Formats: sequence, structure tokens, C-alpha cells
Amino acid sequence: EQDLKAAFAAKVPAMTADIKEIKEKFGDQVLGTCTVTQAYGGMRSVKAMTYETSLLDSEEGIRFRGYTIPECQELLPRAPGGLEPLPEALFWLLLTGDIPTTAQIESLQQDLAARSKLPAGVTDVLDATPAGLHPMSQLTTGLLALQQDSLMAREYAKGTTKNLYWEHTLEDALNLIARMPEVAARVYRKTFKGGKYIPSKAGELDLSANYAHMMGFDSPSFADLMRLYLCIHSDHEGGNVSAHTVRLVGSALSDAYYSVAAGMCGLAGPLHGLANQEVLNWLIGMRKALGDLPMNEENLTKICWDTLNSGKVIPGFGHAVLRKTDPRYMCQREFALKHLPDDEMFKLVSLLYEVVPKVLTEQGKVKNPYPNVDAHSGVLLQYYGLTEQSYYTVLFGVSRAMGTCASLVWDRALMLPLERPKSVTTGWIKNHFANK
Ligand code: AMX
Repeated sequence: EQDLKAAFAAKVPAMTADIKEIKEKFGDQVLGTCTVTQAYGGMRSVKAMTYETSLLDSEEGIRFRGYTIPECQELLPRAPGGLEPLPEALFWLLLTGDIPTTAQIESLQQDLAARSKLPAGVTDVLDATPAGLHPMSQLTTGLLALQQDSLMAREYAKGTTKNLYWEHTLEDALNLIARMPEVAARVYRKTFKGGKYIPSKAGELDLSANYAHMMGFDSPSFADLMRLYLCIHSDHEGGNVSAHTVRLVGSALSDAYYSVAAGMCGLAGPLHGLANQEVLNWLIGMRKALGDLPMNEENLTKICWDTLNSGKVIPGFGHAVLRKTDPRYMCQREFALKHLPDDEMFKLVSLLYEVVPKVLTEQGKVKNPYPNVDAHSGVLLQYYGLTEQSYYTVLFGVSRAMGTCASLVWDRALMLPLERPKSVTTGWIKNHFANK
């Protein structure tokens, strides 16, 4: 199928039948248990939801529809002259489970370009946000302004039927994905470039290159970095704060704009997506603290301990599920080795890759002392001149919207119900176990 909607529609009956059979065969089986500690502990590792687009292995890291990041880099279509996969192609893969052909991606790119114009009033809303409002708050505001065009909301109000929800959600998802780069680029230009906006070249450039262009970056290797960046941040299975929020809010049949905006509010937290901003702040502070001292293991170790002793976490290290170095870190490291091997900040990041795991292991609290995706991204961005750290989570958000939207379309196609886990009080737990 050339067309994404048709390619997706072709997948739905088999998947629906598969799930029906699984429920019939294994419906009574226990998938995971939940201890009292887990109930108090953020439900860590409780298997209590399904999520089709990606799966995270604690040792190996993320697989998108079964494909590792290096496999995606090899197999997914690229832009002419580019070395990294196109995020449009990753979106196709996440949605359909199939590696798209170049012709399929060209058709999707044309479709996205045709949808990319911002509806009336969105730029006014963005322009009206106060100076100094965090870029993530501006992004979320922009998404809510885009909601005026929601097909799901409109059709629901008219009395659409349940079997059509996914079609409306796919429409919303495609419009949202097509429009978010311009919203995000406007946030950048408004906040950091005096409101001097750069017109979109949608249709002429691929989504990543156009986003980079609208921000003011036109080098081919920066466009390639954007393609890689938008691919690797898109999806990280279903339980992380942003993905789970999108799923949860969507389960109330709130449309894709509301759902993704809510997910973005979660991504804006320092333990989640904001960590990429925190990492660069931390690295810059570290350079200052070093002063004239040499950048070596001994001096960096001391600064890491100072961070821990002041009660802070070391940003960019640790993970709730992963127990090894994040492959999203590794592919960014490879990008740096190829494009900026002599950059001072990259050298600092490289040295920290050796130092921090030792420090965190010695501290003895963390379950994973290795770097995650956020430990590296800022250094790549600053090399190309995107130095405004408070913007970094917005880039993460543009990417995460793609993965979570792909999943949201499936949620509606599979007619997943309202999420409503049962909670209990501490008193209930005391009574419940009193006589056991
Ligand atoms: N530095 C210092 N202490 C850390 C740490 C770090 N990088 N990572 C975990 N710890 C501490 C925890 O705060 C916790 O301490 P406590 O018992 O005093 O509360 C203890 O180690 C055990 O935590 P854990 O089980 O290893 O991790 P978790 O699942 O509770 O949290 C995460 C995971 C990512 C929030 C945590 O590792 C962290 O805060 N890392 C730094 C922030 C960061 O990089 N976030 C980005 C994650 C990826 C993403 O979503 N973008």
C-alpha cells in the first residue's frame, strides 16, 4: 500500500483477531504481580499494560517494532545525501510494523507537507505567551491551540461510531506531527531570536531539515543530526511518563492534541525529558568549576561527588528500566566521533562516561550507573550552535509526539477502554494484611 492510512487499516483486523485469541487463551493468566513496595514505588516493573510500537529490554535497550537502533539506521529510508534514517519512516514503521519503501515515504512526506500550515490563530496564541515562559510551556500552549482543528473532537460531538475513532485519531496525529515543527520552531525564534521567524519550506525539505531550517540551521549535517534525534527520542515503550500520560489521557477519548499536550507536561519534568537541559547546565557548571585545572578523571570525580553531596542527582545517568548504557547514547556518541571528535565538550562527555559510572557505583544507590539518552544530546546540539539549553526538551517533545501518536492510533483501533487502575489507602493495606 502506498498510502499510510490504507497500510495501517490493512493491519487492524489481524491484530484485533490476535488480541481476541490471546484474551480467550490466556485471559485468566497472571501477567505480573504487584507487591506493596511496588505500589508505593512508582509501580516499577509491574507488567500491567500492553504497548505495541516499541519494547525496552533492560540490557539491550529499545527496539522499535522489533528493530534495534542500528538496524533502523541501516534499513529505514534516508533523505537524499543523508546518512541517518528519516523520522517519517520511523513513524511508518511504528504505526504499521513494516519497513516502508522510499515510494511510501515520499507519499507520506507529501501528505505531511500538505497538512503543515498552521490554522488561524495559533501564531497569535504563541505570540501572546509572556516573555520568559519556559519553551516547554509555550510548546504545550501551541499544541492546545492546534486542538481547534481536532477531527476526533468534531466527529465525536457529531456522534461518530467507535470503529471510526482510529481514523479520526490518525487524521489528528498526522496534522499534529506535520504542524508541531513549525510551532516548535516559532517557540525557538520567539524566545531566542527576537521573533524573527523563518518561513517553512515544507514540501521542499523533509520534516527534520525543514524544522532545522525554520530554527535557523541549514547545514546538511545538522539536518542529519535532527533526523537521528527525532528518530531515537520518539518511543520508549509504554510506561514512561510521557508515553503513559498520552495513553491515559487518550483513554478518556480526549483527542490527540490534548493527549500529547498532557504527555509534554510530563516530559517537562527534570527526571524525564528536562534532563537533557539539566545535563548541559551541569556540564557548563563543571567547566566553570574546573577553572584552570586539567580535565582529568581525578578532578571530574571530585565534581561528581560535589553534585551528589549537595543532594542532587547526576543528570543523564540512571534509568528506571535500562540496566546498561542506553543505545540511544551510543548512537549519539558514534555521531560525535564521526562529526565532532575534537570538540572539547564531547571530550568532557566522553571522560564522564568513564568517571560517573564508577562514582555512582561507589555511592551504591542507583540500579543503573550508566548514561541515558540525555547525557549526550546537548553536546551535539551546542556544537552546531543550538546552545539554548532550555529549548532542548522541546526537540525531545517533537520526537516523542511521533511515537506516542502512533501508539494512540492503535489504542483507538484496538478500542482500548478507559484506564482506571484501583488504588488503595495505607489504612486499607494495614487492615488487609493485619491478620495474615
Ligand atoms: N544520580 C544520583 N542518584 C541517582 C541517580 C543519578 N543519576 N539515578 C538514580 N539515583 C538514586 C535515586 O534518586 C534513588 O535514590 P533514593 O533512594 O534516595 O530516592 C536511588 O538512586 C535508586 O534509584 P533507581 O531505582 O536507580 O532509579 P529510579 O528508577 O528511581 O529513577 C531516574 C530513574 C532516571 C529518574 C534516575 O536514574 C535519575 O534521577 N536520573 C537522573 C535524571 C535523568 O537522567 N533522567 C532522564 C531519564 C531518561 C529520560 O526519561 N529522558
